Amino acid sequence: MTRQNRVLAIHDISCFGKCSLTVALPIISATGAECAVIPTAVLSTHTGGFTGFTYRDLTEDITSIVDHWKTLDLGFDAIYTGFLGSFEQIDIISETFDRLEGLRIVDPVMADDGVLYPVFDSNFPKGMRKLCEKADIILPNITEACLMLEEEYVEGPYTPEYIEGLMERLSGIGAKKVVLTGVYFDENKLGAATYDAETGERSYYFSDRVPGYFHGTGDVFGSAFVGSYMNGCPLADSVRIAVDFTVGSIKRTYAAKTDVRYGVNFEQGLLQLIKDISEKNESISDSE
Ligand code: PXL
Repeated sequence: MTRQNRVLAIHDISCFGKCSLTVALPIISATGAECAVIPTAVLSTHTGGFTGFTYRDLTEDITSIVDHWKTLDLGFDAIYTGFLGSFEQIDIISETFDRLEGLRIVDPVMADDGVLYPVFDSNFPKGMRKLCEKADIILPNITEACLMLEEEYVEGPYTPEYIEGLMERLSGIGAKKVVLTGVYFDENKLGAATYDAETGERSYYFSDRVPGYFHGTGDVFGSAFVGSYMNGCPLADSVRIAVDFTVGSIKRTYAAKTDVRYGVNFEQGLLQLIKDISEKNESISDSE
């Protein structure tokens, strides 16, 4: 039995609405990795489409959690960050990267569809850019990419030249591996692209676009990506597996016509996710 990978997920807890930690924890655990957490804030719901949500900022707790862990000499195989609870947390997480061992995977959660989430002020993208400087892998969507690069947001469909240029500029921030979501070259397909600045390798993976906006899908994708990658799947295969898992979750939700603010049905895709990861790993060991 090989040693279990240990992942630290740093996101908020939105008590209702399936995103951030309520998605990262079950998905990463299902893939067989151990998942520790640092909650950045506790909200009654996420902020997408609900009003009157509660918001407890946990900025003050993060350093003491890490202080305690230092006494236990804990280390991680990966540290996966998402929605942060305050601007100050950017520096605190950056220090945490220096204090705790682990591959740094940053999803600079802050914006979508050309707009910064209203809970963040206009300096936030600059801060996120600084955190991405220290990352090994970043997982922005196109809006987040443009905000960090201080480029105007462009609506799709995109061209391969634009996407490839954007990813090269993103890798210039610091992280050598870039996974860009929300990529499409025509209206019927939607997917993600990868770029590894060290090897020059690029990949694309698309699936059928399901009409509408579904909340929490960035976190579903990111968590499935982390689960696959930390189980030994290569970058491009991890993205393919994560896109399939996310699209499957969206399709079940679309068919059930549930309120899109309530999040997607990822739970019933977990078995397939595990099968996809095992299949990839079997094909890797067969070829060795
Ligand atoms: O899924 C991203 C996300 C995470 N956490 C909170 C959010 C959002 C997006 O709106 O509001 C609290």
